[in-house]
Amino acid sequence: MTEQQLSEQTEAVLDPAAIVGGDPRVGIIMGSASDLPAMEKAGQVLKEAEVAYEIEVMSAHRDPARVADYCATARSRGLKVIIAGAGLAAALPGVAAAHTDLPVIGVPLSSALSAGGGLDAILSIVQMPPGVPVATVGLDNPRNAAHLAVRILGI
Ligand code: RP5
Repeated sequence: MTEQQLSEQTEAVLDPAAIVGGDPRVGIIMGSASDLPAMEKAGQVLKEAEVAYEIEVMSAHRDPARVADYCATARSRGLKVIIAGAGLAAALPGVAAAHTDLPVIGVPLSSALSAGGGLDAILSIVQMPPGVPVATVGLDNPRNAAHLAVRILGI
């Protein structure tokens, strides 16, 4: 995918239509626009399950204040679950869990710069300290994050 195609796709997903299906119950966040093609698949599963969601790019490293605000206000805005996808030093799911007591589902993602084929992101997401949980699904498997979110919602 070219940079322009990615930019167009990002705008298509992240304009006001970033809220899909009514009042969002699930927030899908990711560390980079380059994660969108993968993370959109979580949205597809939620859409099929008729679960309203919102989707947004925010980096724990590049835009930490946005991540903190988004997660700290998530419950009061009606969200029930946060799905967070990231690659490399994948801090986003853990940082999200640090700022909310909602369930956070982490999706480790691989990329061209991944070490160990994505093991870097897996370990970054799964190795959380006690008391700050992140439920981690398999590498490049955002669909399972959405299926788990649906189960958490009890639908
Ligand atoms: C992570 O670094 C992102 O989640 C992405 O998976 C990876 C590469 O990001 P970009 O260089 O494409 O922005 O932060």
